[in-house]
Amino acid sequence: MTTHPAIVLVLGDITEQHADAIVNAANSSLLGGGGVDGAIHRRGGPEILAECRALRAGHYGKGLRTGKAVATTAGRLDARWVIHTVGPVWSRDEDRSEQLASCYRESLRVADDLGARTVAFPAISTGIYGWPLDDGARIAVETVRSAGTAVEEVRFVLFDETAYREFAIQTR
Ligand code: AR6
Repeated sequence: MTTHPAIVLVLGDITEQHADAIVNAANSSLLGGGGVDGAIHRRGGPEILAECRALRAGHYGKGLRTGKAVATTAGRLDARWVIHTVGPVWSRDEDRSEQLASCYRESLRVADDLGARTVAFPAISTGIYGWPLDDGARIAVETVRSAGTAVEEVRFVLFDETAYREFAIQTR
């Protein structure tokens, strides 16, 4: 059944969350990086990277495109899966909002395929990729609210007070 997921906000580190699936703000190489991506691989252990490498050796030879999502094991994280998605780099000249919305939609679609009921998201693209937090929060919340999904709980895990506040504005 598809209804609308409950939206929960948490201030904290996404790698400490228990959820069916934890979403990673990855890059198209799928081979790791800084920010959430670095933290997930560090804490989740080498199993995640091994599956990412296998994806690159198979269907994803050219990497994962911006706005798409793919799942791997969650390794040692307290979750069953990590869903890797690639956010757009923020641009002053080009509106890439649709690509950012697509990250949330596609991650939920993958979660549905897996049968995940609780999904933890970071604020995709709002770190190294430079997306303004207020707009990133708006797109995240609007997209999740309008997505048809069987996921019951979407938890936004915000790393600092500023991010938490922006998501709180969108959900009040
Ligand atoms: N838990 C929750 N949120 C976090 C954590 C954490 N442990 N660490 C950072 N954040 P970012 P992006 C917040 O940079 O902007 C990587 O190198 C952070 O404060 O992780 O999508 C990838 O490989 C920010 O609000 O992801 C890509 O190359 C948000 O998570 C690139 O960075 C996203 O910040 C992706 O950049």
